[in-house]
Amino acid sequence: MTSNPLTLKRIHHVEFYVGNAKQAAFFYRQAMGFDLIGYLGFETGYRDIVSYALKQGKAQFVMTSTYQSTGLIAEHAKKHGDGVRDVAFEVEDVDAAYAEAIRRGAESAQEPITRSDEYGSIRHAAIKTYGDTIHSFIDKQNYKGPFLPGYDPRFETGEGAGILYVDHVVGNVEVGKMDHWCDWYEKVLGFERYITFDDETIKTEYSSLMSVVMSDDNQVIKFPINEPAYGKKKSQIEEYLDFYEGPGVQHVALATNDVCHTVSDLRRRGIEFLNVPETYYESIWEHVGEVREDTELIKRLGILADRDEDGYLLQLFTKPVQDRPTVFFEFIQRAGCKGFGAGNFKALFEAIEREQALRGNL
Ligand code: TYF
Ligand code: FE
Repeated sequence: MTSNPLTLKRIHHVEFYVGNAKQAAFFYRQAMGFDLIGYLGFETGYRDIVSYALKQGKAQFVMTSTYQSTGLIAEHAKKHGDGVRDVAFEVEDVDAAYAEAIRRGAESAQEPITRSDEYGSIRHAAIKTYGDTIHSFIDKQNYKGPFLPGYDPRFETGEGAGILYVDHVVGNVEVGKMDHWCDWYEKVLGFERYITFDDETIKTEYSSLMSVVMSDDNQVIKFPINEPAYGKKKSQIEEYLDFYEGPGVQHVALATNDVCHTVSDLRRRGIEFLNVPETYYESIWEHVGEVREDTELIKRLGILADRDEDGYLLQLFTKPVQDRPTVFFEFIQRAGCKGFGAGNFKALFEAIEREQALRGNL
């Protein structure tokens, strides 16, 4: 069995369907440091869709909205609120990837087509994954433009915050469906179960969840999948499912090689982060050991730390970035560690539960 049956190379972009793409793009530029690199809409000949392409390091986001009250984008925005529609892959061969995915049982979202403009052409196809989320396949080998065909090149700097690339993208699925979706990533994309967190690992006094990290052979593309597990109170995953009205992307983790810089810059710009209690820092260094960074600064910025046999990681999570308690971001700096911060799960989930309680959803 080949380990990369769909010839996946990397995550090309993450596309969000939102209620107001103009303001979303402004937020990602001003508050998260992404550069605006492309635009399509009325001015460029589109009558029903408007998209802003944003980039920081290798991470690319698209904010898409519609001028209409009907159609897929409007339906998606109405049902889910702002959220991730597409986690798009760059692949070697779109037609082969699509045919192989369908043969392996994937459902089609877009048959292979050619898209072109004055900068060249791409092949594009897409398959459905959990909820209303899709995975596009893109081959850009014959394309010279700054983003994708149809986008008018723009450049407005976001004064970067040190974000380098998308480290992982996490999905929340319904209770009892985690294994189904892990099997799907195994069967269709050729991924493997890389790390499993059972409901005993991920438990607070009140709630729990189960999580499996699915990964490609090279651990370049990592997709953890969570499902709620029953506890005394409502799991954060259930809260997400209630307000997203179904499965979808829970968080996008963005890598940085200086999380202290990234977090202090984003705090200054107004991004809100989850808060862990001061007591977290009383015992954390016994567990994590030596780190190169200034531990006083880490504590002042409220950053979390964890270690495994290969090294340590530093990470921090935002509060949800829209009114619905759904999508949020993680900023992660890896110093050798390939884990996901299991040592922080309890403190993190308690922090999430305090927010849930304030919303009346615990
Ligand atoms: O991606 C992860 O596994 C970590 C931890 O609801 C995590 O970022 C897992 C579940 C969750 C929030 C964070
Ligand atoms: Fe994560």
